[in-house]
Amino acid sequence: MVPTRFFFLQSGHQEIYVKMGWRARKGRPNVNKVNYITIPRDARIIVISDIHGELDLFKKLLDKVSFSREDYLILNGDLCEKGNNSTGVVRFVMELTESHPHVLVTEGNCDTLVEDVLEENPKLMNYLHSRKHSIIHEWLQEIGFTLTEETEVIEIKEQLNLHFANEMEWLMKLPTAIEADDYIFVHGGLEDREDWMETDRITAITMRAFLEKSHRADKYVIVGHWPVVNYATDIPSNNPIIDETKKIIAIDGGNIIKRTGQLNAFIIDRTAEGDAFSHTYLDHFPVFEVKEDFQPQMVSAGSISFPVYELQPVQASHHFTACKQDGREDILFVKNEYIRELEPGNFTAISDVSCAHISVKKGDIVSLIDDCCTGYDLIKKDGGVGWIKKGILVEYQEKSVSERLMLNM
Ligand SMILES: [Mn+2]
Repeated sequence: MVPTRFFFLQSGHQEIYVKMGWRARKGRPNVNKVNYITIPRDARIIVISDIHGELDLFKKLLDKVSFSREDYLILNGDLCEKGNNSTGVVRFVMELTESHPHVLVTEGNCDTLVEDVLEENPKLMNYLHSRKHSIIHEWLQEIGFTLTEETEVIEIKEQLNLHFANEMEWLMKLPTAIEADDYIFVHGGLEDREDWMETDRITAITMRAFLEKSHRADKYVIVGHWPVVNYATDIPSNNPIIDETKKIIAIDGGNIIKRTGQLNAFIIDRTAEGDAFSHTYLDHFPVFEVKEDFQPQMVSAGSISFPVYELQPVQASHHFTACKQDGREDILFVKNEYIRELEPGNFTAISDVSCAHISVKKGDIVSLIDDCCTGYDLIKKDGGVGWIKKGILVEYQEKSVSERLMLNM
């Protein structure tokens, strides 16, 4: 099978099918696109979403999965914003799409800022004044343009058109969805319609919690955008979730957005026997080795998660406080350091936090998220986040091959 070369400037190429099925947003006729591709039956597909300006982590993740020219790499929206190198990510990905035949990108809601620039949307100024990290800030800084309270959006448009027209054009032309034989890649989700291509474009890139909804496309829909840890019930985890019944795969590891977040690579290995799913991830936390087994004495699961932070403490103890939350039945044991009394009788959690106690074994490799609390450390093990007894972690020394062989003997 001839591999499909995908590049928007070549969209007249006969191997590329452009379907104009998306309801056009007023004045934006050229970006409402679905691109159809054929992926060979023996290919490896790597899907990464929500890089959010984290260039170094993204490059390390590509190394970790040994990304090569043979792979199909789908970047499923939100290259930009929140992290500190959005321009770097966009430039790097633009180069990748030119130098590698099968690198494909969909638009995320954070990648559409250039539309607001080009349309001179005055609301953009509020956004820029309230956001520390934005691709617009980075671009303006690069050309020595200082943003003030008086700056108007039209000045920004003129400056960026002068210096970054290529990048803006590239971002404007990203498709909303990519459809392959067995998969649809879209940043947020699809509406539950007979013809999924009637999904409103803005809904497709901004839909929250798609896993709690449904669709009628006859193939897997792979999305980012909504951190999967928001769906957690038992042990909070940032690993991709596959729902075989709903045919939805959600892969946003909450990189940058969630304190315990990670950048996931969802991997589809296509073989004659069928497609096999796996994943790997990277985050910024320091890595430790467990030096003794730990089995939690108390049963505690669940988590505090955006946007519900209000708590009703039921019973306090030395390390954790049993709490209730409106709208849920279970009792959450919240680490005391994560509870604040805003005013008498009014309690809140200070951030998202796991309430799960997890078991570890001697020799496990874990990452350390918080060691500033009494009695317990908050760790991540295989993507799952929870508390273990304090004092059983030692700094991880990468073992040589011969040491590892000795250990396995
Ligand atoms: Mn998003």
